[in-house]
Amino acid sequence: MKVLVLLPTLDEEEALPQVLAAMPNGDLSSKGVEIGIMIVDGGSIDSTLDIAREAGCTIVEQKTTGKGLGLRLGFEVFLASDYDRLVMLDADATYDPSDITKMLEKLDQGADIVIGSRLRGKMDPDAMSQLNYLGNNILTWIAVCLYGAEVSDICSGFWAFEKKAIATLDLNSISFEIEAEMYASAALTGLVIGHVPISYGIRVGEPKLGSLHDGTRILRKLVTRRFLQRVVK
Ligand SMILES: Nc1nc2c(ncn2[C@@H]2O[C@H](COP(=O)(O)OP(=O)(O)OP(=O)(O)O)[C@@H](O)[C@H]2O)c(=O)[nH]1
Ligand SMILES: [Mg+2]
Repeated sequence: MKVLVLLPTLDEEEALPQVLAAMPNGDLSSKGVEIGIMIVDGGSIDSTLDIAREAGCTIVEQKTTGKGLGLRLGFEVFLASDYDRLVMLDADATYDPSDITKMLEKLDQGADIVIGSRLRGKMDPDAMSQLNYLGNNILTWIAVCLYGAEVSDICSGFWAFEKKAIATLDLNSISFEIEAEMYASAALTGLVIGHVPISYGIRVGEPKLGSLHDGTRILRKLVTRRFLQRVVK
């Protein structure tokens, strides 16, 4: 089993070394899983790319900044590769790479897509601002009302996928609304979505997300995908 770990990066020189160091290589290889790490970079001007290169990661560079553009580019590269599954997690050291093992176990149990849930998991009390905590809960509640498919953390940045699930997703997000669109597209096409409680810690380095601006984009994406049922920019 070959698993590609996709890390979206934009100026993550402070966090990336600890994310790479925490990859559960030994645990996974004892289970017959071989991992490769791919950085999709949105135009870092710090030493993110040097760190990734030295660690032997595959590097994909975006032409235009935007997490959604970056993940979609990473998905295309994955689909053209010989990897069987993809795991994506933010490169800001908020997620614990050792949770990859239980995300993959959920795929083994039959899920097409697994969403790591911070809101049902173990969250450091200072990891999420009150505004973001409220926003994440409200957006998740709206998502369930609109699509009906179970979800407990719509804005999670830690997901795992079978290859056929990535091939099925129909996405056009530019920015931080991409995770909401991944959920919406999976729910509309009836993919089996699994959920795993995960750890969430304090971010290392500067956040790129603007709570109100990006929260509004996420809400707009949830509503347009539900009622137009096609991709709208
Ligand atoms: N490839 C790529 N990655 C990006 C881009 N913008 C942000 N990222 C990465 O996406 C991940 C999430 O970004 P964050 O700024 O942590 O946003 P967030 O986790 O939603 O919000 P916080 O809770 O404030 O940390 C990080 O690993 C960023 O480096 C981009 O334009 N392209
Ligand atoms: Mg973050």
